[in-house]
Amino acid sequence: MASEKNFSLQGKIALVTGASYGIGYAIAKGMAAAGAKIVFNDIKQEFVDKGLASYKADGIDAIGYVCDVTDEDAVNAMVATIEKEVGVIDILVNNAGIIKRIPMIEMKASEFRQVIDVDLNAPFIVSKAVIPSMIKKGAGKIINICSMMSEFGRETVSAYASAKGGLKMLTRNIASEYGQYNIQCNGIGPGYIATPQTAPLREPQADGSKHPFDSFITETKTPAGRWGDPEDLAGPAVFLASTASDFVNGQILYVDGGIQAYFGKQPG
Ligand code: NAP
Ligand code: GCO
Repeated sequence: MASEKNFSLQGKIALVTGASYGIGYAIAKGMAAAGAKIVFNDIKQEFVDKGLASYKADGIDAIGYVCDVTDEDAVNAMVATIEKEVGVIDILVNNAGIIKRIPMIEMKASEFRQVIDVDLNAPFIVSKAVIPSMIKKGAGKIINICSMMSEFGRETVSAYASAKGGLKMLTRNIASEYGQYNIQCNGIGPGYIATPQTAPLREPQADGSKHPFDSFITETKTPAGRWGDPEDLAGPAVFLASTASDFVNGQILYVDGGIQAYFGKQPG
């Protein structure tokens, strides 16, 4: 039976990529509350500093590193520094991500590649950097932040859906290849969450009315009838980071207010 202890992250070191704010920050905050030591990265020192200030204000003694997750040398150097200064990474959350909303036939190949680089190549790079020490330690948890677009397409997000679909399969492949070393790799598939990434989809119209996409999400697609809050993801992330999920491997846990189950609000 899962006891309180099983959901504890006491004594664990968690690296959450791109966690100065948004979903990564909320997941890191939840893991800290469960006892984890938080390390995070962002591309710019100014964002790392802003993140550190937020963590401090929330009573979390986090450590921040400047690192572009698409740069393999920089990632390897960051992981080596963390292992030297803090310790072996027990929990990796591949959270850093970007989106470009452009009709496919108008999207440049370089723009497509940029999204794939951050949202798919980077989780490969960072996972590859942390797995050897997890093998030596005899345990590890990797959580990839997938998406509704790991399952669905929609207009203008061809690169993002391709990356997040690939990330779902990378999750399953890491689970398959490294499960024998007591490493569990799972995904979290958030629904539509209110963060800077989705702010353009919630921007009120010039006349003060709701953005049509905002209404689409809250009135047609989401049974919960609301946007998710980043904090809605913290509990599922703590579960997947804890020993309570040691026999869960290769799964994508959708935290979407019911979107995946719902055909959509019927007319009339
Ligand atoms: P966000 O507000 O845009 O934050 C993304 C974070 O990733 C930022 O801290 C950003 O840093 C960082 N980042 C981007 N590129 C990076 C790079 N090359 N190296 C290091 N850090 C990088 O996004 P979010 O909404 O919190 O989303 C976080 C994750 O959840 C993403 O993977 C996203 O695809 C996924 N997701 C979001 C939603 C949603 O509805 N919001 C739903 C499903 C999945 P900078 O600020 O310095 O760029
Ligand atoms: C979009 C949104 C979504 C969310 C998320 C949904 O433009 O459709 O940005 O992609 O970010 O991925 O799960």
